[in-house]
Amino acid sequence: MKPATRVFSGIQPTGNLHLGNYLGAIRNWVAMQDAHESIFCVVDLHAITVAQDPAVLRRGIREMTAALLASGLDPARCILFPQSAVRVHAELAWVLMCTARVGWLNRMTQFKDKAGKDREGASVGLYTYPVLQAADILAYKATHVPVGDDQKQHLELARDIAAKFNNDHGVELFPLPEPVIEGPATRVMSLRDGTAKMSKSDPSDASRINLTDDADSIAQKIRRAKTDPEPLPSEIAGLAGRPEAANLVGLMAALTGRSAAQVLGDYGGQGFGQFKPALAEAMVAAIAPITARFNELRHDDVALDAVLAAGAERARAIAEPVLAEVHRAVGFRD
Ligand code: AQP
Repeated sequence: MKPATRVFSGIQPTGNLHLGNYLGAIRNWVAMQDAHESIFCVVDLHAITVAQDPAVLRRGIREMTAALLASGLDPARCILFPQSAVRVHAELAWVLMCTARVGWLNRMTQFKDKAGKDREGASVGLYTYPVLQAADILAYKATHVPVGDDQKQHLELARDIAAKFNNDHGVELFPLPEPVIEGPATRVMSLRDGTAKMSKSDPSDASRINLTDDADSIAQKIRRAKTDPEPLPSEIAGLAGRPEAANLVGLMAALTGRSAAQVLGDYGGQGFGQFKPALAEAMVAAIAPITARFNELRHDDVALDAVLAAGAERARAIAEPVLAEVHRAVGFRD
């Protein structure tokens, strides 16, 4: 029987998949693909909201596809495709831009963070990024969207857009998508700064663990990860005001399937000199099989392109009738 829920989520093909993407989102995608009809998208339209080298982007789309397959997405159990191959995303985004309000977009913190001081020089696409994200989700009438904590505000906007569209046009066309922000690592922080999120675009490679990093570089990055001089506390309350320590404990918990309290039960009172090698070992154990599969898949362009083309065809079959409904609702056709 077809499940009544439909999952949609996406990831930009810009740079390597990192531990934040994996623990915050991708691991949940893999877990959801059996219980739900699942649609996952390599969001190349979103990638060009900032400057991209075309050859690097082309490679990035294939490499991200390989990384997702290596992480456990299975094209027999989910739909995996590149956003630009399904024109509905861009077309629906236009309609939804006429639904979304300027005031709503002005409140989006990711735009403020990414545009930085040069807001006037940012692309219009970077500003309207969350509307395209809403179109991605609503084109499939997705009910659940598994994402990291940083996407919470964009998901609320997608719900507001869906509700206003339905209300403006007197239809029940779009379900209100539920964010699924779950697990012990919904916000993985930089290894260099416990107050900034781990990110592909951080210029310092030492700030993140890439899923392509080998055991030596993982051990080195963890050894050099910023910490404080105190030993680990025995209770969660002792992590207050210690963002780097809290991040490393959270990573250990997520990687070993324990709670942070259990991790502190095991390591409380120990210094980072003892904790860090154990953390690096847990990281290598989780990442090494993914890296090995990724290295097998990454150069087989023919196979990767075939997965994406087949996924795009299945995605179009769902999204095109939804766009037709939207066209009827706004009055483009009978
Ligand atoms: N640090 C993180 N902790 C938990 N989840 C995270 N995600 C990203 N960073 C973390 C989640 O990964 C999914 C895909 O991310 P994306 O590439 O579409 O979005 P992003 O926020 O642009 O990712 P990055 O790494 O931060 O890239 P840049 O640096 O280019 O902005 C999303 O579900 C996201 O929540």
